Amino acid sequence: MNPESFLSSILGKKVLILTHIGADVDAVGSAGALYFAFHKNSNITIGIPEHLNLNSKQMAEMLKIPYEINPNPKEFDALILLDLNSVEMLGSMRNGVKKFKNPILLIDHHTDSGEKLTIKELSLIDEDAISTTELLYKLFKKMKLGITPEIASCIAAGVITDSAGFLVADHSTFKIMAEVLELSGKSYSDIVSLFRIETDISEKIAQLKAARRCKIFKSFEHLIVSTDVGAFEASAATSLVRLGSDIAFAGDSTNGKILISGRANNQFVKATGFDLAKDVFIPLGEEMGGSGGGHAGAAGYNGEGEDVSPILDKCVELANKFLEKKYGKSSGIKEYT
Ligand SMILES: [Mn+2]
Repeated sequence: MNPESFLSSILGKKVLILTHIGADVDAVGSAGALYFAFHKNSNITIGIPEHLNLNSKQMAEMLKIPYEINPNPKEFDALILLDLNSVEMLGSMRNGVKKFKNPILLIDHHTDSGEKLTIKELSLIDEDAISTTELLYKLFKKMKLGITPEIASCIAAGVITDSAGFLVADHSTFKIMAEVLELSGKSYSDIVSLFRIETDISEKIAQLKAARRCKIFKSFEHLIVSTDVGAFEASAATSLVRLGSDIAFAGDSTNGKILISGRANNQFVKATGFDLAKDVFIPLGEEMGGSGGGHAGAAGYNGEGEDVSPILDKCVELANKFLEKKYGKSSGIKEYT
């Protein structure tokens, strides 16, 4: 069996398409693309563990992508996992998936977690793919499936968001984008408006507070920044990279739960080979408990504790350690106060 024969075999079956907790536009876009491609001949349900983000929620409404929160995998003949590669990313649905006995197809582009969620023949993993929707587009083309305007819109949305608006893109990304945009019958701004939400004033305040409170470190010629925010960690970290940091960590501790988001500048990642997941959050999880993962330039950590600041310091330490190893000498890391 391979991914193509798996998808040919789901005809008439009850299939669950499952994506990750806090499903983003690429997750919901890839689930939607598969749904629109197969729902006429199979009984397809899109499942999302716990919740989806606001952008993908808006897109699901606008493109009429149906989904269920926390469906029971037991009731399905086959399972397709999209845009995830670790059981942690399934949140409260992890046990239901672990117990699933029927075939599982996995399509993903995250940094390999080392976990085996299905057999090798049914794992379509490409860390170099910009988005999971890109992988689906290539697969659909290979299978000569018709790409409807709805499918094309889903694919385009995933490419736009996971490339951070083409910041992480090469010529092939633009080629795919040109093709799916034409097939969608929409303009670029039509696609963006499917998921664009005006930044809420509370999020803007969180970004500004993150900047006011941040600790600034210089390691070699690179800037590493960490900050403690009450909410919007990912958005805070992204805004600190926009302001000029090479690596930014934004964390919060609420009710004993610690959440840290990391973002790294794309040119910095390319030039140094730095990987937030591999070099910071996965080792952090091993050392402090909790779990971390994601991509080279965008990743996160979930753990337990009342005080986030020593964990943020640890993130900075691990990032600095990577640079010292890379340059083969002490960085003389300095904090700017
Ligand atoms: Mn993705």
